[in-house]
Amino acid sequence: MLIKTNASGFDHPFSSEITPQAAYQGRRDMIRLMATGAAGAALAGWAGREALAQTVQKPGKLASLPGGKSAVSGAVTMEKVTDYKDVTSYNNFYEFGTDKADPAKNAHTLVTKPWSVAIEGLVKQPKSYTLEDLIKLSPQEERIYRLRCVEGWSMVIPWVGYSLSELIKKVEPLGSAKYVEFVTQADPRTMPFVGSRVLDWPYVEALRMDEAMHPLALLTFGMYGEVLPNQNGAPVRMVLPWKYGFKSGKSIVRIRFTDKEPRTAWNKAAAQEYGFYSNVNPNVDHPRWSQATERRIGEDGLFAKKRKTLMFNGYEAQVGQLYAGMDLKKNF
Ligand SMILES: Nc1nc2c(c(=O)[nH]1)N[C@H]1C(S)=C(S)[C@@H](COP(=O)(O)O)O[C@H]1N2
Ligand SMILES: [Mo]
Repeated sequence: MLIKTNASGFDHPFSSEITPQAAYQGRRDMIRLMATGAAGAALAGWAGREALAQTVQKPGKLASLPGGKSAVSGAVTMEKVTDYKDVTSYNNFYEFGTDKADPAKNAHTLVTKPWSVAIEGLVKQPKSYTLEDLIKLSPQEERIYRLRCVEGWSMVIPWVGYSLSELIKKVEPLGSAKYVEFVTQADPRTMPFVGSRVLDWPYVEALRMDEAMHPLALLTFGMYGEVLPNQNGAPVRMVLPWKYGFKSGKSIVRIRFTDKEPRTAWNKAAAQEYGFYSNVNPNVDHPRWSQATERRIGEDGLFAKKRKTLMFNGYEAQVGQLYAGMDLKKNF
């Protein structure tokens, strides 16, 4: 199935072979494996299936375009998808201003065509991919993931992309590669706040290699069945549903493999507040506020109750293993 993208002139290949039944079967297999003690070996596969449990089965045509509501249905997640209007008008994208309304107002100046992403550093196959080649590298899926900002709000979004691990496997990291760094474009001509002193540009984020290889780490080209709007990080961004929103770098132009833990933009700006891991954790407060609850965007009526923030944003079953034995208060 293809997602038509009128604005940018290319098609997203889209696959949705995974049925909720398959995910259900996977869960049953896991229970059986646990009983026989073979669970460890199956864990990687299990994580993949769990990720896909949140894959949406598309009944027919995809959403029609800008501002329109998504035609997404049959989602496995029980949560209501946040309205497109909210997801595209309440953003953090400091290259376009620090107010939540700024990116929607200012990001029209971002030039997303042509676009390429350079794969660099400790890999056997360094290469600059055009956006079109990057999109074709692996079939895309639509996955509904929560995104929770460190500031205490969250959204539920149907993202379109594929696991970053597909790209990583293609470029063959060397044994010495321990981290992956994501670098955002920093063009002061098209990004009006690049050059301001809020952050040290370019915006940089990074993951440990095993985090980057986790099937939940999504390289994302679209949402709601459309190409990403500029304010949401067009034309390619990361989505890391178990980490605070700022780990999901937008408008990526470089992916670099390194042997040392990279300094990230927010860690450089305030190391006591933003650690390298930045996993969503209701038990470890930000130094200036609690992380125990969150406000779902679109639910801010008079009687809207705050939601309890979940460990790893609700993805503990899938990613908890990555942090076994680590002190999450120290490694925040
Ligand atoms: N390049 C870049 N990426 C970024 C940011 C940014 O300012 N610049 N903000 C981050 C933060 S703090 C959050 S919460 C998410 C917001 O994504 P959204 O606007 O699509 O909801 O993007 C992240 N990625
Ligand atoms: Mo954020």
